[in-house]
Amino acid sequence: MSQALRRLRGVDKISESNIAEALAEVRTALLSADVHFRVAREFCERVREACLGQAVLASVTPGQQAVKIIHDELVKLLGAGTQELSPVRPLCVMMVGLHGSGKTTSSAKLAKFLTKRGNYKPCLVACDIYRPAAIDQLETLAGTVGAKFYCERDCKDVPAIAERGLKFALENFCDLVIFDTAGRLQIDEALIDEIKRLRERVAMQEVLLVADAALGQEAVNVAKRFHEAVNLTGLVMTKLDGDARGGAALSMKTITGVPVKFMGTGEKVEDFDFFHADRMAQRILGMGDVVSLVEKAQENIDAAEAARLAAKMKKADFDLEDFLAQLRQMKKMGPLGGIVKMLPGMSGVEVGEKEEKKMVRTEAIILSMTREERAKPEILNGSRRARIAAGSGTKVADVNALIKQFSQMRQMMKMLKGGKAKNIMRSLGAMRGNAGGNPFGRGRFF
Ligand SMILES: Nc1nc2c(ncn2[C@@H]2O[C@H](COP(=O)(O)OP(=O)(O)OP(=O)(O)O)[C@@H](O)[C@H]2O)c(=O)[nH]1
Ligand SMILES: [Mg+2]
Repeated sequence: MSQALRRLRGVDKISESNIAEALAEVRTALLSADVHFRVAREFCERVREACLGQAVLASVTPGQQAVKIIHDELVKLLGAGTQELSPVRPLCVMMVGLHGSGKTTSSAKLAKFLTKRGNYKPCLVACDIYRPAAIDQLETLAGTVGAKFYCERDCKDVPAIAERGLKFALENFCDLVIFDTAGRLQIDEALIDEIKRLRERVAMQEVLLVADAALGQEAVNVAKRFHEAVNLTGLVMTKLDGDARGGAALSMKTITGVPVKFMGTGEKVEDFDFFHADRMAQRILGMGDVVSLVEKAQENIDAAEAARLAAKMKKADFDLEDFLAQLRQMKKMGPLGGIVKMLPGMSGVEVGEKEEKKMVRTEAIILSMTREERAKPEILNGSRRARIAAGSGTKVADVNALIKQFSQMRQMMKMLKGGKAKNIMRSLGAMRGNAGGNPFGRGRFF
């Protein structure tokens, strides 16, 4: 994606020719996120139409604007259709899907989730009769989430079990009945036939296809087959806590038109939520939300002040006072972690409390200096440093470290001015105190 957008840098109007290459890259990005090739192609076509002829806004680059358009198109596609379940009570929900996709876990999660939100009284019905362990698993989960439970351990007639399960639920005043069905490694006719008969026998308001986010290119066939057979009303994407980029969500949604209603985000019964199209879009794109970063930055940073600091940096007479101003501007933008996450390629970088604390400490140290000291750090002798440490509640070693880092930074600016690239690289390494990797990891200023 970053590469795609680099191509759009410097153009002032998005046109047929300059978008073609960028879109080819977008397509590659989608494919590598496991989006089905046909879906990726259709999606790019939509984006092309949305982009063409749009004049580039003055405040953002064409690349950033394109990201926003792509992002918005994705959200539109993923979020289309209602997430709401049928309001009918009693509400019957059938869970279907491939083997191991998370049907049983999601049945319990859904019971818990809806009970909390909709004040339902849930009952779980075991319709996976092929492994005794499957029944035990659902029974345990029902206990965990406080749902009624129905099973028949020696009956092999699934539709009949479901029908009696519904009767049991109603007799127990339950108004949410979730039927957990069996999965298969591949979709086979017997499985499809069984859930078809089940659906005919018990009137289901909701039929949810549970799909692992890591499902790759075959997601399209799986969704199509299940939808043709049992007329799905929603999708549940599971294991979104894993590494998968989740292109399956886009593929399935596009092919069937069935809305994604829920997402599973962990192994615990409370790791379940309504589907968030915007979060999913960002995940599929694999980059932070550049545009909202731009917006946030524009809201909070005083452009004139930033220009003044940049000019000082160039002239290499940047002092600790300026450094303090810069720190404060960063603080205004909100928690550091949130900002760093929005930068492309930095979504995996953790900036936690530790780094935030360091930033506060750095600020305290500078605030404990006199104006003269801030302008001329070289006058900071031993007794001045001890006074500053005491004043800021830090140790002399912290003050020393800050001053050392600062003078290295200044050194680097001087070299920048002189254009000695090699020396600059060396100083950069020294200043960061770590060779490559996470630039925030062991940085000393924050
Ligand atoms: N990390 C993570 N694990 C999940 C999630 N949902 C389900 N799992 C795990 O995936 C495995 C399979 O889940 P099940 O609920 O048993 O899947 P199933 O579709 O009922 O499987 P079969 O009944 O064998 O077809 C279990 O180890 C679950 O804990 C999720 O959202 N995140
Ligand atoms: Mg199961």
